[in-house]
Order: sequence, then C-alpha cells, then structure tokens
Amino acid sequence: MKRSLPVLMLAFAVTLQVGMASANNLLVNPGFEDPVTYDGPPFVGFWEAFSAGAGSGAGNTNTLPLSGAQHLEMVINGVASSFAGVFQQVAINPSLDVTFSGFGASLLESGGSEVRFEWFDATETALGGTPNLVPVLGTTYTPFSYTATPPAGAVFARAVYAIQSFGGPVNQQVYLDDLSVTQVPEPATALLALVALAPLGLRRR
Ligand SMILES: [Ca+2]
Ligand SMILES: [Ca+2]
Repeated sequence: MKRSLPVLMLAFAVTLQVGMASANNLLVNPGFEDPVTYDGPPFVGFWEAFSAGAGSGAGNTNTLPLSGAQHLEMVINGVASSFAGVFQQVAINPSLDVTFSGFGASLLESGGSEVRFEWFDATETALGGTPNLVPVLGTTYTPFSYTATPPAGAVFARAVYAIQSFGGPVNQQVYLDDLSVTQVPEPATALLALVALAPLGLRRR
C-alpha cells in the first residue's frame, strides 16, 4: 500500500490539472484592453455597454487598471433611477454550473452594484435570469464571484454587471477589471476520475 500512495497523489494531481484545464475563461476581452461596444448584437465575443443616458455611462479608461493598460469605468452622476453597465454572452455547457467573477472597486458611494446571469436558449430566446448578487466592493479592487446553475434549455449565459440608482440620486463610480466566466466539473466528477485512476496505484504492488 505504501507505493500506491504517491501514485494516488499523482492521479489526484492529474485530476486537478484536468479540472483547471476545463476552467478556461469563456469571456473575450476579460481585462477591457479592447473597447467595449455600444452597437447591439452580436453579444458573443464582445462586451456590450449600456446606460440610461445623461448622467450615466460605461466605457474603457486607463485611470486605474488592475492589469494591462485599461479597465472599465461605470458612472452615475447624482441622477436618480439611472443605470449603467456591461454584459457579454457566452456559450455554455448547460449541465455545469457557471461562475462569473472578477475584481471591482467602488470609489464613491457604495451599493447599487448588481451582478447576474441572464439565460438564453439556442434561438437566443430569453429564459429569465438569476437574482442579483450585490457585491460589497472596497475603494480598491475587491474580488467578487457569483455561481449559478443554468435552467433547462439554456445554451447561452449573459454575464451582466450593472450599477443603478433606483433608490435615489447617488454619485457612483465603479471600476471593473480581469473578469471571468468559467465552468468547472463538479467535485463528484473529479472524484470519479480519481477512482478511475486508483487501480493504477494498486497494479504497482
Ligand atoms: Ca485591464
Ligand atoms: Ca456589440
């Protein structure tokens, strides 16, 4: 049994590698080094920015990137019932959970950020969305992460990050950088892979 332990550890390491390899970032332009778009579809392969108009906006800037030369800035300048944000749509494996994570900084009044997934079927018909996660951001870059289970029939997930002032006028300035959307096998799947590799260790005896 002594000899099988290192092999089991190797098998576990291989399993971890497989898991990490499948956790590729599904987003294009995750660090906002290329301009976001304001021109409608396609929403796969591009960030689409949106805002309520005067006194709000979202766009690339180079004020305080977490990495690279640029990041995203969203602002609401003292306007009530306003909003601004970005989204990007990715093709997903509907049998795996989806995680939207990244880093944000809130430089002025806090609160009012919303992170969510919106789901679409193969014909891009909307299937509803998740409740909003309200990330608590510091004034320096703070990690956030939101994991959700796709509903039946969903083959696209739209990752949305928005700020809003539906509760009254606020001055918001939120930065985002290094975002990711990933899908990783469930622990049960990784465990099955480990069990499948375990006989390699026993054979060594
Ligand atoms: Ca960047
Ligand atoms: Ca676009």
